[in-house]
Amino acid sequence: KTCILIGCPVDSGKRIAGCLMGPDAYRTAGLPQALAELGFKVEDMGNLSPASHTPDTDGTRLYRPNQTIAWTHRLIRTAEQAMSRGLPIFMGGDHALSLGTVAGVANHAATKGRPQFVLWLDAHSDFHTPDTTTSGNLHGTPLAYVTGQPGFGAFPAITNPIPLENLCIIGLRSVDPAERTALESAPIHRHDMRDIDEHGIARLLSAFLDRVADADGALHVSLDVDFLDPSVAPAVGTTVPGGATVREAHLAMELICDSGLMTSLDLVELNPFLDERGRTAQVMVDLAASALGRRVFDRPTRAHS
Ligand code: DIR
Ligand code: MN
Ligand code: MN
Ligand code: MN
Repeated sequence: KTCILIGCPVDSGKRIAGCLMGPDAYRTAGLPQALAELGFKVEDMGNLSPASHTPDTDGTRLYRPNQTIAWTHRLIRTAEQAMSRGLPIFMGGDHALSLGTVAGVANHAATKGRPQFVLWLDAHSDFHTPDTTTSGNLHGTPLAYVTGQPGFGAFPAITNPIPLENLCIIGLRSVDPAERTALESAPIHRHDMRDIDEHGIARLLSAFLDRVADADGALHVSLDVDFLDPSVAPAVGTTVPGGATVREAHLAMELICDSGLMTSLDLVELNPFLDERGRTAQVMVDLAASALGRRVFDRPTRAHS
Protein backbone atom coordinates (compact mmCIF):
# COMPACT_ATOMS: atom_id res chain seq x y z
CA LYS A 1 0.00 0.00 0.00
CA THR A 2 1.31 3.44 -0.96
CA CYS A 3 0.95 6.70 0.95
CA ILE A 4 1.34 9.78 -1.22
CA LEU A 5 2.54 12.83 0.66
CA ILE A 6 1.39 16.01 -1.04
CA GLY A 7 2.70 19.35 0.23
CA CYS A 8 -0.09 21.94 -0.02
CA PRO A 9 1.40 25.21 1.30
CA VAL A 10 -1.91 27.07 1.02
CA ASP A 11 -1.77 30.30 3.03
CA SER A 12 -4.49 32.34 1.32
CA GLY A 13 -7.47 31.15 3.39
CA LYS A 14 -6.99 33.55 6.29
CA ARG A 15 -4.96 36.60 7.25
CA ILE A 16 -2.48 35.14 9.75
CA ALA A 17 0.46 33.93 7.66
CA GLY A 18 2.60 30.87 8.31
CA CYS A 19 0.67 27.77 7.22
CA LEU A 20 2.81 27.70 4.09
CA MET A 21 5.55 26.21 6.30
CA GLY A 22 3.33 23.31 7.37
CA PRO A 23 4.39 20.65 4.84
CA ASP A 24 8.06 20.99 5.72
CA ALA A 25 7.27 20.93 9.44
CA TYR A 26 5.49 17.57 8.96
CA ARG A 27 8.52 16.23 7.11
CA THR A 28 10.83 17.56 9.81
CA ALA A 29 8.68 15.96 12.52
CA GLY A 30 9.14 12.60 10.77
CA LEU A 31 5.90 11.86 8.92
CA PRO A 32 7.63 10.02 6.03
CA GLN A 33 9.64 7.83 8.42
CA ALA A 34 6.59 7.08 10.59
CA LEU A 35 4.67 5.83 7.55
CA ALA A 36 7.63 3.77 6.31
CA GLU A 37 7.90 2.13 9.74
CA LEU A 38 4.24 1.13 9.48
CA GLY A 39 5.05 -0.72 6.26
CA PHE A 40 3.83 1.80 3.70
CA LYS A 41 5.61 2.65 0.50
CA VAL A 42 5.96 6.44 0.75
CA GLU A 43 5.89 8.74 -2.25
CA ASP A 44 6.50 12.45 -1.58
CA MET A 45 5.28 14.71 -4.39
CA GLY A 46 7.02 17.72 -2.83
CA ASN A 47 5.29 21.05 -2.38
CA LEU A 48 2.74 22.11 -4.99
CA SER A 49 1.98 25.63 -6.14
CA PRO A 50 -1.32 27.19 -7.25
CA ALA A 51 -2.36 27.37 -10.89
CA SER A 52 -1.39 30.67 -12.51
CA HIS A 53 -3.73 33.47 -11.52
CA THR A 54 -4.22 37.23 -11.43
CA PRO A 55 -2.61 38.57 -8.24
CA ASP A 56 -5.12 39.51 -5.56
CA THR A 57 -5.51 43.11 -4.47
CA ASP A 58 -5.66 44.32 -0.87
CA GLY A 59 -8.75 45.63 0.84
CA THR A 60 -11.34 43.34 -0.76
CA ARG A 61 -14.16 41.84 1.30
CA LEU A 62 -13.02 38.32 0.49
CA TYR A 63 -9.37 37.74 1.36
CA ARG A 64 -7.23 36.58 -1.62
CA PRO A 65 -9.97 34.85 -3.61
CA ASN A 66 -7.90 34.50 -6.80
CA GLN A 67 -5.13 32.61 -5.05
CA THR A 68 -7.55 30.25 -3.31
CA ILE A 69 -9.42 29.62 -6.58
CA ALA A 70 -6.09 28.84 -8.28
CA TRP A 71 -5.19 26.41 -5.49
CA THR A 72 -8.62 24.79 -5.81
CA HIS A 73 -8.05 24.13 -9.51
CA ARG A 74 -4.63 22.63 -8.80
CA LEU A 75 -5.75 20.48 -5.88
CA ILE A 76 -8.85 19.05 -7.56
CA ARG A 77 -6.66 17.66 -10.36
CA THR A 78 -3.94 16.50 -7.97
CA ALA A 79 -6.41 14.73 -5.69
CA GLU A 80 -8.19 13.00 -8.57
CA GLN A 81 -4.90 11.65 -9.91
CA ALA A 82 -3.37 10.66 -6.56
CA MET A 83 -6.42 8.60 -5.58
CA SER A 84 -5.72 6.05 -8.29
CA ARG A 85 -2.18 5.47 -6.97
CA GLY A 86 -2.63 5.19 -3.21
CA LEU A 87 -3.76 7.01 -0.09
CA PRO A 88 -3.02 10.74 -0.38
CA ILE A 89 -2.07 12.72 2.71
CA PHE A 90 -2.51 16.42 1.98
CA MET A 91 -0.08 18.26 4.20
CA GLY A 92 -1.38 21.82 4.73
CA GLY A 93 -1.54 24.59 4.48
CA ASP A 94 -4.71 26.16 5.84
CA HIS A 95 -8.18 24.66 5.55
CA ALA A 96 -8.89 26.43 2.25
CA LEU A 97 -6.96 23.54 0.69
CA SER A 98 -9.94 21.27 1.38
CA LEU A 99 -12.06 23.07 -1.22
CA GLY A 100 -9.81 21.31 -3.73
CA THR A 101 -8.89 18.05 -2.00
CA VAL A 102 -12.43 17.06 -1.05
CA ALA A 103 -13.87 18.04 -4.42
CA GLY A 104 -11.12 16.03 -6.10
CA VAL A 105 -11.48 12.85 -4.06
CA ALA A 106 -15.27 13.01 -4.53
CA ASN A 107 -14.76 13.09 -8.30
CA HIS A 108 -12.58 9.99 -8.03
CA ALA A 109 -15.13 8.13 -5.87
CA ALA A 110 -17.83 8.93 -8.44
CA THR A 111 -15.79 7.22 -11.17
CA LYS A 112 -15.71 4.11 -8.95
CA GLY A 113 -19.42 4.31 -8.18
CA ARG A 114 -18.70 4.71 -4.45
CA PRO A 115 -20.39 7.31 -2.24
CA GLN A 116 -17.96 9.80 -0.69
CA PHE A 117 -18.11 10.46 3.05
CA VAL A 118 -16.25 13.20 4.93
CA LEU A 119 -15.21 13.32 8.59
CA TRP A 120 -14.40 16.89 9.67
CA LEU A 121 -12.49 17.15 12.96
CA ASP A 122 -12.55 20.87 13.78
CA ALA A 123 -13.52 23.48 16.36
CA HIS A 124 -15.27 25.31 13.51
CA SER A 125 -17.99 24.21 11.12
CA ASP A 126 -16.38 25.83 8.01
CA PHE A 127 -19.84 26.05 6.46
CA HIS A 128 -19.79 29.69 5.32
CA THR A 129 -20.32 30.67 1.71
CA PRO A 130 -18.58 33.69 0.13
CA ASP A 131 -21.90 35.50 0.72
CA THR A 132 -22.28 34.69 4.43
CA THR A 133 -18.67 34.94 5.67
CA THR A 134 -18.17 37.96 7.91
CA SER A 135 -14.39 37.53 8.17
CA GLY A 136 -13.85 37.10 4.42
CA ASN A 137 -11.52 34.20 5.22
CA LEU A 138 -12.11 31.36 2.77
CA HIS A 139 -10.74 28.70 5.13
CA GLY A 140 -14.17 29.00 6.73
CA THR A 141 -15.97 27.86 3.55
CA PRO A 142 -14.86 24.39 2.34
CA LEU A 143 -17.83 22.40 3.65
CA ALA A 144 -20.32 24.71 1.94
CA TYR A 145 -18.35 24.45 -1.31
CA VAL A 146 -17.96 20.68 -1.45
CA THR A 147 -21.62 20.11 -0.56
CA GLY A 148 -22.68 22.30 -3.47
CA GLN A 149 -24.08 25.35 -1.65
CA PRO A 150 -24.62 28.45 -3.83
CA GLY A 151 -22.34 31.51 -3.89
CA PHE A 152 -19.09 30.04 -5.22
CA GLY A 153 -19.52 31.42 -8.74
CA ALA A 154 -15.86 32.09 -9.51
CA PHE A 155 -14.69 28.70 -8.21
CA PRO A 156 -14.51 25.51 -10.28
CA ALA A 157 -18.00 24.03 -10.61
CA ILE A 158 -18.67 21.15 -8.20
CA THR A 159 -19.42 18.06 -10.25
CA ASN A 160 -19.96 15.57 -7.41
CA PRO A 161 -21.36 17.34 -4.34
CA ILE A 162 -20.97 15.52 -1.03
CA PRO A 163 -24.50 14.67 0.21
CA LEU A 164 -25.07 16.57 3.47
CA GLU A 165 -25.92 13.35 5.30
CA ASN A 166 -22.51 11.90 4.33
CA LEU A 167 -20.77 14.56 6.39
CA CYS A 168 -19.87 14.30 10.08
CA ILE A 169 -18.32 17.18 12.02
CA ILE A 170 -16.85 16.49 15.46
CA GLY A 171 -15.27 18.95 17.89
CA LEU A 172 -17.48 22.00 17.35
CA ARG A 173 -17.16 24.93 19.72
CA SER A 174 -17.02 27.99 17.44
CA VAL A 175 -19.95 28.31 15.04
CA ASP A 176 -20.91 31.70 13.57
CA PRO A 177 -24.62 32.72 13.53
CA ALA A 178 -25.05 32.25 9.75
CA GLU A 179 -23.41 28.82 9.93
CA ARG A 180 -25.58 27.83 12.85
CA THR A 181 -28.74 28.75 10.96
CA ALA A 182 -27.60 26.81 7.91
CA LEU A 183 -26.55 23.78 9.97
CA GLU A 184 -29.82 23.66 11.88
CA SER A 185 -31.77 22.90 8.72
CA ALA A 186 -29.15 20.59 7.17
CA PRO A 187 -28.97 16.81 7.72
CA ILE A 188 -25.27 17.02 8.56
CA HIS A 189 -24.13 14.84 11.46
CA ARG A 190 -22.56 17.30 13.87
CA HIS A 191 -21.20 16.93 17.38
CA ASP A 192 -20.08 19.74 19.62
CA MET A 193 -17.74 19.33 22.59
CA ARG A 194 -20.69 18.70 24.89
CA ASP A 195 -21.60 15.63 22.82
CA ILE A 196 -18.04 14.35 23.28
CA ASP A 197 -18.20 15.03 27.02
CA GLU A 198 -21.60 13.37 27.47
CA HIS A 199 -21.24 10.36 25.18
CA GLY A 200 -17.53 9.88 24.53
CA ILE A 201 -15.92 10.31 21.14
CA ALA A 202 -15.82 6.56 20.44
CA ARG A 203 -19.59 6.21 20.41
CA LEU A 204 -20.12 9.26 18.17
CA LEU A 205 -17.45 8.25 15.70
CA SER A 206 -18.32 4.54 15.60
CA ALA A 207 -21.91 5.34 14.65
CA PHE A 208 -20.65 7.36 11.69
CA LEU A 209 -18.06 4.76 10.64
CA ASP A 210 -20.79 2.10 10.67
CA ARG A 211 -22.80 4.16 8.22
CA VAL A 212 -19.79 4.58 5.93
CA ALA A 213 -19.18 0.83 6.04
CA ASP A 214 -22.81 -0.02 5.35
CA ALA A 215 -22.72 2.19 2.25
CA ASP A 216 -19.32 0.84 1.12
CA GLY A 217 -18.23 4.48 1.07
CA ALA A 218 -14.90 6.18 0.56
CA LEU A 219 -13.89 8.19 3.63
CA HIS A 220 -11.98 11.46 3.55
CA VAL A 221 -10.73 12.65 6.98
CA SER A 222 -9.93 16.34 7.43
CA LEU A 223 -8.03 17.03 10.65
CA ASP A 224 -7.81 20.69 11.67
CA VAL A 225 -5.17 21.41 14.34
CA ASP A 226 -7.77 23.39 16.29
CA PHE A 227 -9.82 20.21 16.85
CA LEU A 228 -7.28 19.73 19.63
CA ASP A 229 -7.13 21.78 22.79
CA PRO A 230 -4.69 24.72 22.43
CA SER A 231 -2.80 23.51 25.51
CA VAL A 232 -1.55 20.53 23.52
CA ALA A 233 -1.64 22.05 20.01
CA PRO A 234 -0.83 25.76 20.21
CA ALA A 235 0.43 26.25 16.63
CA VAL A 236 -2.77 27.43 14.97
CA GLY A 237 -4.02 30.93 14.27
CA THR A 238 -7.57 30.26 15.47
CA THR A 239 -7.23 28.55 18.86
CA VAL A 240 -10.46 27.89 20.76
CA PRO A 241 -10.25 26.67 24.38
CA GLY A 242 -11.96 23.46 25.43
CA GLY A 243 -10.86 21.20 22.58
CA ALA A 244 -10.19 17.49 22.24
CA THR A 245 -7.50 15.91 24.37
CA VAL A 246 -4.56 14.05 22.87
CA ARG A 247 -6.15 10.84 24.16
CA GLU A 248 -9.52 11.53 22.53
CA ALA A 249 -7.81 12.39 19.25
CA HIS A 250 -5.69 9.22 19.26
CA LEU A 251 -8.74 7.12 20.07
CA ALA A 252 -10.53 8.67 17.11
CA MET A 253 -7.57 7.95 14.85
CA GLU A 254 -7.28 4.34 16.03
CA LEU A 255 -11.00 3.75 15.45
CA ILE A 256 -10.60 5.20 11.95
CA CYS A 257 -7.71 2.80 11.37
CA ASP A 258 -9.63 -0.20 12.74
CA SER A 259 -12.49 0.59 10.36
CA GLY A 260 -10.20 0.26 7.35
CA LEU A 261 -12.32 2.91 5.64
CA MET A 262 -10.07 5.96 5.30
CA THR A 263 -9.10 6.65 1.69
CA SER A 264 -7.60 10.17 2.01
CA LEU A 265 -6.44 12.56 4.75
CA ASP A 266 -5.92 16.31 5.18
CA LEU A 267 -3.66 17.68 7.92
CA VAL A 268 -4.55 21.38 8.07
CA GLU A 269 -4.03 24.72 9.80
CA LEU A 270 -0.63 23.96 11.34
CA ASN A 271 1.25 27.27 11.59
CA PRO A 272 4.85 26.36 12.46
CA PHE A 273 5.60 30.07 13.07
CA LEU A 274 3.41 29.79 16.19
CA ASP A 275 4.74 26.42 17.36
CA GLU A 276 6.83 25.59 20.42
CA ARG A 277 9.84 23.65 19.19
CA GLY A 278 7.71 21.58 16.81
CA ARG A 279 5.41 20.12 19.44
CA THR A 280 2.18 20.69 17.51
CA ALA A 281 3.73 19.28 14.34
CA GLN A 282 4.76 16.22 16.33
CA VAL A 283 1.27 15.69 17.76
CA MET A 284 -0.19 15.87 14.25
CA VAL A 285 2.37 13.39 12.89
CA ASP A 286 1.63 11.00 15.76
CA LEU A 287 -2.11 11.27 15.10
CA ALA A 288 -1.59 10.53 11.40
CA ALA A 289 0.47 7.49 12.41
CA SER A 290 -2.36 6.27 14.66
CA ALA A 291 -4.83 6.65 11.79
CA LEU A 292 -2.57 4.48 9.66
CA GLY A 293 -1.85 1.69 12.09
CA ARG A 294 0.49 2.69 14.89
CA ARG A 295 -0.64 1.25 18.23
CA VAL A 296 0.70 0.07 21.54
CA PHE A 297 -0.93 -3.38 21.43
CA ASP A 298 -3.12 -5.03 18.85
CA ARG A 299 -6.74 -5.70 19.71
CA PRO A 300 -9.27 -8.08 18.24
CA THR A 301 -11.16 -6.01 15.68
CA ARG A 302 -14.50 -4.72 16.90
CA ALA A 303 -17.42 -6.61 15.42
CA HIS A 304 -19.37 -4.50 12.94
CA SER A 305 -22.76 -3.74 14.43
C1 DIR B 1 -14.70 31.81 11.37
C2 DIR B 1 -13.43 31.05 11.70
N1 DIR B 1 -15.85 30.93 11.38
C3 DIR B 1 -14.59 32.49 9.99
N2 DIR B 1 -13.28 29.93 10.89
C4 DIR B 1 -12.25 29.05 10.92
O1 DIR B 1 -13.67 33.27 9.82
O2 DIR B 1 -15.42 32.24 9.16
N3 DIR B 1 -11.26 29.11 11.71
N4 DIR B 1 -12.29 28.05 10.07
O3 DIR B 1 -10.30 28.18 11.79
MN1 MN C 1 -11.15 24.29 9.73
MN1 MN D 1 -10.85 25.30 12.76
MN1 MN E 1 -23.96 -1.53 10.59
